[in-house]
Amino acid sequence: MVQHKVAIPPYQPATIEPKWQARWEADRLYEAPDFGEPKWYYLTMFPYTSGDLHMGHWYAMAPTDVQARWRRMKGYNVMLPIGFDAFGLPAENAAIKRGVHPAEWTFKNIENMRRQLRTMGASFDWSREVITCQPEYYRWNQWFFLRMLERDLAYRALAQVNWCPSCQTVLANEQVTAAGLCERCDTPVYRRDLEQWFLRITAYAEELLNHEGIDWPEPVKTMQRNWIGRSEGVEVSFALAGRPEELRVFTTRPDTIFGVTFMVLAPEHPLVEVLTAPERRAEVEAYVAQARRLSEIERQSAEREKTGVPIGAFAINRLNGERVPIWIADYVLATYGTGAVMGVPAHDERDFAFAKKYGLPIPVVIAPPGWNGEPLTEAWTGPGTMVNSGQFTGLSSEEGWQRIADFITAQGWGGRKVTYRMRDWLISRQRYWGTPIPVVYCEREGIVPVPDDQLPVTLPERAEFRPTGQSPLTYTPEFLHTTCPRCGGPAKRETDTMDTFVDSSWYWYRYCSPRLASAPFDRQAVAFWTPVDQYTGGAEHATMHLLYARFFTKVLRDLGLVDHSEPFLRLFNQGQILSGGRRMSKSRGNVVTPDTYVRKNGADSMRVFLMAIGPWDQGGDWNDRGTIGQFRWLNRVWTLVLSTANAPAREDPVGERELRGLTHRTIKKVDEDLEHFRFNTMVAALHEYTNALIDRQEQLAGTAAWREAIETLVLLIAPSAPHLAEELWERLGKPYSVHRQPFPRWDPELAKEETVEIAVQVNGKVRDTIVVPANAEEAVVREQALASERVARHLGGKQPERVFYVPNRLINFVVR
Ligand code: ANZ
Repeated sequence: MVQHKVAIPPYQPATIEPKWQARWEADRLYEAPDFGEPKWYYLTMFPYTSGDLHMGHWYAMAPTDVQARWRRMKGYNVMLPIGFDAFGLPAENAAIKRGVHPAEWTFKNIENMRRQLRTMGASFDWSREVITCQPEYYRWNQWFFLRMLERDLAYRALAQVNWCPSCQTVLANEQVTAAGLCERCDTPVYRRDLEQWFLRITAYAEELLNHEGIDWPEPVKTMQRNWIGRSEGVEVSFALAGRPEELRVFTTRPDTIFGVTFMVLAPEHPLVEVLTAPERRAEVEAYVAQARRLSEIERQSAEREKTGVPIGAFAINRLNGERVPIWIADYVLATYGTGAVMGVPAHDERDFAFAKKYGLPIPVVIAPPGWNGEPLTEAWTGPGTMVNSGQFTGLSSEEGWQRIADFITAQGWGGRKVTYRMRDWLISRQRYWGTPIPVVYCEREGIVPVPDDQLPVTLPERAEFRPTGQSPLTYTPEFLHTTCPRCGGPAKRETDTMDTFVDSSWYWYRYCSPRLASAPFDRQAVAFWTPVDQYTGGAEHATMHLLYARFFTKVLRDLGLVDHSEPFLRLFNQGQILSGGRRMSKSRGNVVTPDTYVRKNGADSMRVFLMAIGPWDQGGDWNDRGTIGQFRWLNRVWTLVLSTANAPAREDPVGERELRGLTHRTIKKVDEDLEHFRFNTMVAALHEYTNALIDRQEQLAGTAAWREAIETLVLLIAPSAPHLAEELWERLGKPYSVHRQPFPRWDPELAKEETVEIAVQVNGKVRDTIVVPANAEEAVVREQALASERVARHLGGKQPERVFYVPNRLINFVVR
């Protein structure tokens, strides 16, 4: 019986969405003041200024916004800032290819991305926008660099870089093909030593291993630990036959030292030059040149055939006096440990392969369980009993490890040592579009830091972009030539710029006081807002960005600028949106652009679709029908609310009681799901609730419980479909804005699961009664009934032959 027909305007997201976006912005609805507890700082990884917002951005940002909106409704002072990661190579490549200035390219892209971000309806606080390529931002990169320089946390050193002799440029590892060729011109790339700037992240290696007190996904923590790669071992020196120098090696297995049959140096090891015998020189030099062509990744590959050449020199193992040949091999890296290895072929897989190939002896010194003296067919890397090991023979390898370490220490040959795989952070880039490194080179004074009051060192507008291997800044004389801040004489500026990961290593502090000109950030505002309560973004940033960010935070702490050690208390990695089961990529032609869909069905249905697709950390497959499905659901909500809002008043005590239970259970479910990022099940609950209301509208529209139900529905969808909710809220005659309303609270009494009392019979006779959830499944009821002692007594230990279950009434067990 529909009492009341009203003409309902159609749901038109294309009209209502821009209208509310403009209103919220004019009213500064989402600007967060630097006071007012409880506060909550949401950070979503700021986008690179590629020019287009893709589905991945939406998937990362929209659910974060949903939770931010929910938390505001829960009474929190929420900050959700946004900005742009605006320096980097693509801008420069655009300059080379198309002749546009990197700045022009970047700001045009920012403009488009701002527009796109606004269409998302996210509650970003735009007053805090940060753009990293602006001098007022990057001057603080320079300032931090100078502070690190003062503390020996920044330094300049020779480093090996990938060098393409044809393009005359340094290449990133990613620009070198698997075959060791330049990806642009197919010329063999070789490695070359260049003076580069480093940040001493290894000084914090131990602290970075510890993730205590932060709630981060386990895989990210594991990746960081593996990246840092802590190894406990011993550094020990070998004597050299007929020479005064020593050869130091790092080993994690001092217990195997009696099994050393050769030594291996990295081809770049400084002793190679000194020790190589004249008759070996030609072959050794050829091998060194060839090794330089390979990347470290190739050199470490387990599958690659081990190669090497002897250099015609010998080392003496001080523990047993044995003389062993010294080789060079590219599987030993110059930059790890001491760049030299003691070869123990019986107990190390790589050494085993190497010894087999070159016919070197393979004596066993750790007996595997049950070993009876036969030669090994592969390396035994496990523990065992020490044999052929002088005074240590007979010990377990674990005990031998410690005893030999003690012995080496006592003899003064070396000692225990912790080594990390992580290297210092090379930040020099021979590029234009980045932060100039603020030092000058003076003929008299050497390296001179630019004084603070001369910051920022700004990028010159003019630069020539040609691939010469030098930074384009080298060719801008008005930038290059300067005077020494110390002696006033002529000096040259550093022309390399900083890795753009420096920009993203502290941007969340800048959001706290983005316009401050006198310091990187306002200490009080930072003390109020940080650490970030919730960070969201892709798991691909597990090592670089997230390690650098933690490193910077610890440095800022040691500078006395912040009072915490960890930047991000919680981290959530969203999954990936695929298209046809594969990553979206331009080359595959399967990229789905959000703009088209927003125009068609609105941002609200896109937001809801992305949440409904699956658990947020697992991502899912894009499909057109899915968005239409969500659009239809929002249409049903629209029609339901507007067609029943003004139904004539009436009462229905029984129906209303049941409806209120449903409403409050839904509030509870949605509230809890939102808190735990369970967006997909939240959307499912809202669908279910909508359907239940549609089923009951004829019966209950016009009752007080109905009014409560539709207002609740609008409030519950407000975080997810913010535009639709605002429009409905207004049309319900409620005061602006729905986003300033408290989130509905559920009454625990009403939200209780409905229960019924049912009879439990054995062979048709009632033996007990139990209380079970209404409409419970048979299995649930059966289990509960069988747990009753009285029922058990009457079953007499027998399995029921048959079970009859009448929902909400009785369950009957038949036994013989
Ligand atoms: C002798 C030995 C015997 C080793 C044995 C292992 C097993 P992690 O655990 O990764 O720290 N090594 C040392 N420096 C190296 C370098 N620059 N390039 C390549 N390999 C190097 O690995 C430490 C082990 O890797 C060291 O312990 C050394 O080999 C090798 F039965 O020393 B070991």
